[in-house]
Amino acid sequence: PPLDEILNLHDFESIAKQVLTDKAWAYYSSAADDEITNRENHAAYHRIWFRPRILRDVTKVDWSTKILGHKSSMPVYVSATALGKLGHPDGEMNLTRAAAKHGVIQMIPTLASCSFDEIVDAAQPGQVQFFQLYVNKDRAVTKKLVQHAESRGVKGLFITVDAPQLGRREKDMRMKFEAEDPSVVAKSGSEGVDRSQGAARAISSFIDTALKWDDLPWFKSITKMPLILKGVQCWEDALEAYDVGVAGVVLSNHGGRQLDFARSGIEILVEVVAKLKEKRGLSFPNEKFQLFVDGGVRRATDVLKAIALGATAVGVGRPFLYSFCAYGQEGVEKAFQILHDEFEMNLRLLGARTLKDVVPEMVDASNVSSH
Ligand code: FMN
Repeated sequence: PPLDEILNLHDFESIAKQVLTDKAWAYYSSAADDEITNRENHAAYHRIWFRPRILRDVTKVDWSTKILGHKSSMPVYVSATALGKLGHPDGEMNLTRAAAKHGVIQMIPTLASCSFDEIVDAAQPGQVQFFQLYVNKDRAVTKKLVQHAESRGVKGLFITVDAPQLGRREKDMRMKFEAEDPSVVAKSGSEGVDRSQGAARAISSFIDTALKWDDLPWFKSITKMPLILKGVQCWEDALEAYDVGVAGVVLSNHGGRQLDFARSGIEILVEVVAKLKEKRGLSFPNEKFQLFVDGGVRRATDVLKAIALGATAVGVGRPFLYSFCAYGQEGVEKAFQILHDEFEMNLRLLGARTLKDVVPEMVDASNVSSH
């Protein structure tokens, strides 16, 4: 269908399913085991309801914000998703170019199908990009990647901590990853691997299973970029992250692709905010220690719930990936435009002029336990 018939982010998913090869659809859409967490990620938002305010002048509303100190047109960033060329020949560069037009920040994945430099080169001067790091067993490789990212102007290092091994994604495993298709496969560290168990397994064997808290000072010593841990899943680890002095955490279960029955990011957010207040007197959103959430975000209302509960911003994975499968860069631009329009409307209906007005009292999260 023509792009102007696309009304929401869900629409991109059904179109992607139609246009993608079986293999690409399996890799993008799959999640761990019985995919219960993947389903719960979105469903969890259905348990949170709004308490809108009335009779406030909402003629002008503004949903722009700052993420790690950088301007963002909305409280949403493009989360890292590997193997963009399975969906479109321009792969991740579709995201880069659309993000430039819309003032959105892109997180570049370690396992992109475009090279890191291609993605950075596709950016406009001044465009902000982050880098998602899978830590290689070979720390010299890791150090080189990180320092190269910093030298190319990347503004934040998101270390993925929920993937000491990749989850069991059975849809993907059924599609044996035979492709010696060099245009698609990620460049880093994927040589000589077992391709019989799906794309995910094939590309991930270099990941360091021994990564631990004690390694974080080393990361701080090799880069000045702010460090963010991606994949924190309980308040105890969020507290430890705060205490070791990282700039933030992403409360995430990796789009349901890792441990099945991991809780949704929004559920984790509620307990993290409560416990960090209790233990360290922190209030959120907090510039010094930023909380991000991802998984299952499909509507601006989902985002606004996370903002109300203390998140600085929210990551979106599959919908942006799906948006370029059929339409390339224009599809991603349309996805941003849809969110933009949803923010405008929903802020007005909430009685909030800016994100600062989106306070905890604007949601009823009593159906989400705080542990
Ligand atoms: N997260 C990473 O940290 N590194 C990756 O390489 C990575 N690749 C992904 C590939 C695909 C196809 C998908 C769907 C997710 C991937 N993720 C990866 C997880 C996303 O960054 C994000 O946590 C997740 O997609 C959010 O859930 P959503 O897809 O429901 O928005």
